[in-house]
Amino acid sequence: MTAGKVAILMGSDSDLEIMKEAADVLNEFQVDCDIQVLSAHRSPELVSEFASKARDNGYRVIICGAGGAAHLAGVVAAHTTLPVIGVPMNSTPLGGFDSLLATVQMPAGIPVATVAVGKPGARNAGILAVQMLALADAGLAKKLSEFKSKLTESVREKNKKLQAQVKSR
Ligand code: RP5
Repeated sequence: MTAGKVAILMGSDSDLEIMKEAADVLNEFQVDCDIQVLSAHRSPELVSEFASKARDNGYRVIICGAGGAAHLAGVVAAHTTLPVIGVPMNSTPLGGFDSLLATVQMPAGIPVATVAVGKPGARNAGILAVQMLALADAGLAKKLSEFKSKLTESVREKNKKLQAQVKSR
């Protein structure tokens, strides 16, 4: 496991299916993480307490997923100098457009690195957290290079299959 750990917070347990993607990536890279339900609206004191103490408690990056009036990432960012990554949920009546705007439209001074809506965003949040930790961890940086090479290889394979199908027509 790496030195810094990552917190994954979500506004409700109904966000778990999506936010699990972030945890899966961190586990793949053997980065220490924990996952918790904390709501900016329903448990504001718990959020401010967690965020204020996060650095002292060994966290290095905080990933926040929330839907609708998705203020969790912004409120966490207001209480910490750690990097905060926001994942807008798509499980809302407005299909996540509401979550996206609520997460991304932060006022100057309090950044939230907002990723794509839903599962791809949650996966990218995990990868981005690994990239942040890899700034000070050569082993992790090497794993990221290997990860990128595998992505390239998977595209080569897909293209090879496609060309074979096209030729056999
Ligand atoms: C947000 O409200 C949560 O992040 C969740 O995406 C959404 C709905 O929450 P539940 O009503 O399912 O608890 O705060």
